[in-house]
Amino acid sequence: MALLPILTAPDPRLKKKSKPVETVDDSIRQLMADMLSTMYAAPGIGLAAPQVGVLKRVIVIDAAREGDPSRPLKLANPEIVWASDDDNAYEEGCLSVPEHYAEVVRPRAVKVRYLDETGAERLIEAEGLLATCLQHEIDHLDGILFLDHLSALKRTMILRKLLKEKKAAERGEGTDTEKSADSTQHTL
Ligand code: K1U
Ligand code: ZN
Repeated sequence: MALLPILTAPDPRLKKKSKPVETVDDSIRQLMADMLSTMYAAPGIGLAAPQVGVLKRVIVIDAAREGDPSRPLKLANPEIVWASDDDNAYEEGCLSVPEHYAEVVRPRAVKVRYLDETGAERLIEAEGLLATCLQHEIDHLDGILFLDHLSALKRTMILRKLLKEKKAAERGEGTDTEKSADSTQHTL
């Protein structure tokens, strides 16, 4: 089990389109296992391969409610084959956009076709948080961040802040955000 470093925005690799998995082999199974460990350690409820610098169409998710048994999902080449007409708004976060949260509107329910870790084709029907998470992670495979669903103004504000924090970290400095005790979580 390896914990993989998670890329943060703005990083050009997060804006690239990932390539389909040709065969679900041991290297893909190892990637899925390492991504799950990384996701649980973060902690998060989903993770897409480009977030760990691997431009392959692989995602992992565990959107089980607190107190329920864990339900790890490992998906290669996930594809939305149906989406509901009605929408759901959810306050989303992203491990690649740390400490920023914003409401995103997406279809309430989806059906997703994918290959499981044995390479078998499967279909998952999801609604609520799992549907939101599937759509968020599949967006990552197409170089789309939840920020891209927000207004240009909100997106620019968050990206500027992240860039400022990155540059300060590179210089070994703290940022205004780190120095302020009450501003570790930003909701737009
Ligand atoms: O893709 C990612 O960066 C992971 C992201 C998934 C996600 C969250 C919310 C809505 C849609 C997709 C996260 O896991 S952010 C962290 C998070 O939501 C969380 C962390 C700890 C406990 C519960 C949730
Ligand atoms: Zn994300």
